[in-house]
Amino acid sequence: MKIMEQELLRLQNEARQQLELLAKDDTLSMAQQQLEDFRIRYLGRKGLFGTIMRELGTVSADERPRLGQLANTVKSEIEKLFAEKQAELCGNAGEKKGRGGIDISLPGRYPERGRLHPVTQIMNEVCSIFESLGFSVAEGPDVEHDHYNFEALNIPAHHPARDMHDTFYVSESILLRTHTSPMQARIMESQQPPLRVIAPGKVYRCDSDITHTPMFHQVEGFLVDTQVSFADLKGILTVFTQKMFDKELALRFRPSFFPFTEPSAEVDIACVICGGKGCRVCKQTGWLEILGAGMIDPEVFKMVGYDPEIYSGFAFGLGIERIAMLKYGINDIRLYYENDLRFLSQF
Ligand code: 2NL
Repeated sequence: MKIMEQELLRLQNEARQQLELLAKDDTLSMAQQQLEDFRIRYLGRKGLFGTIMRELGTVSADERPRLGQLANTVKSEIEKLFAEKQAELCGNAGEKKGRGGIDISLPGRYPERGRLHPVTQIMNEVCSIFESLGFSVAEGPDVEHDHYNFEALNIPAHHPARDMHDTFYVSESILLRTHTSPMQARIMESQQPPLRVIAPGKVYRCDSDITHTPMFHQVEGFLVDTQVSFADLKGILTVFTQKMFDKELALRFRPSFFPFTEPSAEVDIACVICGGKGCRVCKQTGWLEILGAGMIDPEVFKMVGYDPEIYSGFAFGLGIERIAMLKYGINDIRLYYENDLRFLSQF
């Protein structure tokens, strides 16, 4: 089987010469194309080497081991020369990932596009609706004096409402605000009516379950002027809910109690999911509670130095997480703070 032996050695020489002809000054893509042509011609399944290997099946059994070994040596030699040439001409570009190299011909990975947290989005939306109604926006400290968080809002020491707030205390008289109205008390104390202001921000309560997180967001607002009535409150809240949910929604005021307002009401909107027929989200009631509100208590006015005989006003407070849950159909408040991009990127 001298012929096959000669044929193998001739193929090895030919391949070497072919590779030597490939010049360095070709462009990268030209070099890659030529290398690929070479690979198909010599090393590919239907290439010259493959043809010889198939002929190997026809040689006699006692010749086969020696010729098989020679064929393997020739093949490795051609592969080695090919790899060397590839590295010389293309550098890393020619190597595929997995053989240790980096395939720099792959398209790059784009940085993911960020967006605002759903809570921030709703917060911005609520603020801009109230700004369009003439309210200005005021932000205050998260760490507050007991005085502004409670005393100035008609919640004296030992008032039962203090228990409901599950307060985080920093010291005897310093705490994490349990609502954003301390800012409103600061404003009333330092400015004269007429005033319409909203205070957005983080608030803190020592409470955690499927509907409570220890930190959440509120927007509270108030309006003080002469001759402000409950009808003004109703008007403002009707416009707000219509803009927030993009449709005319029935409002329901249920009598309630807050230490800083009298009379007070919890305000419901017709269920945004079922339109009032009754469903799982509204627990078959047809209504969803969205905020608390009322006429500012004369005691609060006295505390900040306004004459309750001259001025009247209303105030309201709403939870941002809750609005976002209703608007987007989210059923677990904790999802907001797990930072799972699969959740956050939906908004
Ligand atoms: C609720 C209740 C409310 C306020 C918050 C307020 C009060 C004053 C001044 C400024 Cl005196 N803001 N906030 C008034 C009534 C109710 O919230 O359940 N919020 C989710």
